[in-house]
Amino acid sequence: MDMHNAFSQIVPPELVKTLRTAQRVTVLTGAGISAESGLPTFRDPMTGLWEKYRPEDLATPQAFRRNPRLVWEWYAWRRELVSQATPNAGHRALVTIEQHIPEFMLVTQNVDSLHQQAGSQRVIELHGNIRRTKCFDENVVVENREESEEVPPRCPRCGGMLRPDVVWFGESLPAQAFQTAVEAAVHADVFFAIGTSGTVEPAASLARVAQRFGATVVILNLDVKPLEAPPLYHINGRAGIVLPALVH
Ligand code: BV8
Repeated sequence: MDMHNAFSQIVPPELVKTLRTAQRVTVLTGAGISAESGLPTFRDPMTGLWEKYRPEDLATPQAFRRNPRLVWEWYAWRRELVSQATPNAGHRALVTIEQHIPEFMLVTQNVDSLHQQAGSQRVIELHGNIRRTKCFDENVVVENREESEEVPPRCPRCGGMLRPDVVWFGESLPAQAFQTAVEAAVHADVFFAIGTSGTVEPAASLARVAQRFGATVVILNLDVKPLEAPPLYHINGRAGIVLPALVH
């Protein structure tokens, strides 16, 4: 089978045609796009020490107040994993798509900076970034002081505890970021939801918004039943395989 034919086995030709003429493309990504970079997703069992904890029980302000050391160390463990990860072919394919689409917006739930490292320019981080820290009391970004022997480290300004600059469950998303993401969903010709279980709101609502405003919606995941019913597509496959086939 020639490569073109092979790719058309992965991506419906009708969708490739739609993408070729699209002016506005919005992409929502979740932990699944970073899985092939070796980062654990949220709802696969976390390896090692954290198997007994659910992220929803750790990624909350209440958990941090209850046990700041445990939460800080969970994020330090994840920050270490993130620091060793590099972008994969799925991240890089999105950079190529961005270069060919007049109005492109990448909205991510991920906090790992892999899209930016791959070269994506227009990235909205809905849930913050694990590499940044902020003061728990003042809610302002403070540079990380990992070397401090105190766990969690203290804010140099007010002495409060430092925390990762991510959005925890029960916390509001950055208003400007979410507003921009909603506008990008409303105006999209094509909306991709890639590697996300669609369980976390309000990020998960973006695909429904795009659909309501007439976009072609593409759900790319490992656990979807393939569907080719334009303007809705469900593609079952790894982001690191399917996305490069799209830009082939
Ligand atoms: C809020 C922190 C207002 C950083 C995260 C309705 C409206 C508003 C709120 C809610 C609502 N209903 C419920 C809520 C509350 C809550 C919520 O959604 N709870 C869920 C659990 C039901 N939402 C909130 O609290 C949000 N806040 O709305 O503010 C407010 C204010 C006060 C009071 C009430 C409301 C805040 C949500 C943000 C939470 N923080 N992260 C961090 O530690 O990372 S969310 C966390 O989950 C991560 O950011 C993660 O990215 C995100 C979503 O998960 P996914 O990315 O989808 O990852 P998951 O593992 O689930 O799925 C991966 C998928 O990839 C799988 O489907 C798998 O099959 C697939 N996959 C795997 N490998 C591959 C692949 N696909 C392709 N290729 C592969 N190779």
